Amino acid sequence: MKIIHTADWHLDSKLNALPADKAKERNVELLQNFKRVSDYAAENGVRAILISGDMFDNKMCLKRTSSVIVSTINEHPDINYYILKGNHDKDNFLDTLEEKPENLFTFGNKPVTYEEGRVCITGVELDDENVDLFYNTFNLDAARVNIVMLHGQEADSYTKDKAEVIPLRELKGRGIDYLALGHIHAYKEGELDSRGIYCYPGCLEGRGFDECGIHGFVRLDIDENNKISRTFVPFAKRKVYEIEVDVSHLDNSEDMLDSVRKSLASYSEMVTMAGSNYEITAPTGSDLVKVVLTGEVDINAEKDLTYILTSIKDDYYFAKIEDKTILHVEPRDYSLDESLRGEFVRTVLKDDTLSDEEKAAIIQCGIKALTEGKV
Ligand SMILES: [Mn+2]
Repeated sequence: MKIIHTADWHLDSKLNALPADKAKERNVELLQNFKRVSDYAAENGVRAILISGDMFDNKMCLKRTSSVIVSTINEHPDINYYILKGNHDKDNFLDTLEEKPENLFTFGNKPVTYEEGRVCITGVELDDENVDLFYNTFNLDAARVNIVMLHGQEADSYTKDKAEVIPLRELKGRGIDYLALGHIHAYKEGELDSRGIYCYPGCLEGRGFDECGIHGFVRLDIDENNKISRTFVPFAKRKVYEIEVDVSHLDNSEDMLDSVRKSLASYSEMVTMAGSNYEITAPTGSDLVKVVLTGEVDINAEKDLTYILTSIKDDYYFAKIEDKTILHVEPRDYSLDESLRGEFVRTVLKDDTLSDEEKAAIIQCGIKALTEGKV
């Protein structure tokens, strides 16, 4: 039996990292993922889709969003959808649907167990009221294959009245085979006890530059001996990259652009998820890229961020650039400079009340003012 585990789609979120038109478009793409995942499930004989919370960014979502969700569920009567609410989407529309699809299963503040063939799927939405009771009384039939859905931040031990913290220690020895978690936006897994494991699939698709890397869902395959194997399935339509480019000692925008282009083209990173290795290759035209310039750049260097960004931005779905370079000032160069410029640099450099970053910022500003007549 095949089951998909996903979480944290955050549909209809603000997507502040993007300009308004792209944010609108991305929200549609994120919603279309519901159809794409459902089609994948249908094509691959997946019996159930588990969404472990924060499917929506808010308790209210657009009418368009709710209608696409409901019609997609109705179009796939052979797939069962198990949708748990998270801290972002408490009281979402699914519980109050006038005509709830028969293949949609939701959860509440008491643990509910649904039988999916040989597998028991149990979920509960924890809050400050029910959290103590849940950990004190939670029980499963250890003779069954048990998947448990919860939403929250895993922690070693119990923090009182913190419904958003999941104390893994409290869930040991309770007969859980697979703890299907949501809340953390990057893939994470670990051992729960001698029997079970816990897993965060991460968000299905990166939405901002804090969600870089490979995103997708976890596919569980449960064999006739009730052994669960996991596969991470990369599924995001677009990838998000933050790539640092060291432009130390380059003295003009064209050379920096060249260095940026080379860094982007040769980008490669290996990651391991659910026991398999994945390579994150160079960004392509469908991806979102943030270039971060680093290194020490000489005070006299010519560096124009607009020039660099404008030269690469059409190569990607969206690109931005951030300057984290440190200004390199050679005090020697100014020791004999009798101009106002030399006097200014010497004064700043010997001021012990300033940090190195402050000195660099003041010198950069001052030199610009002295040479160009403006800041
Ligand atoms: Mn959450």
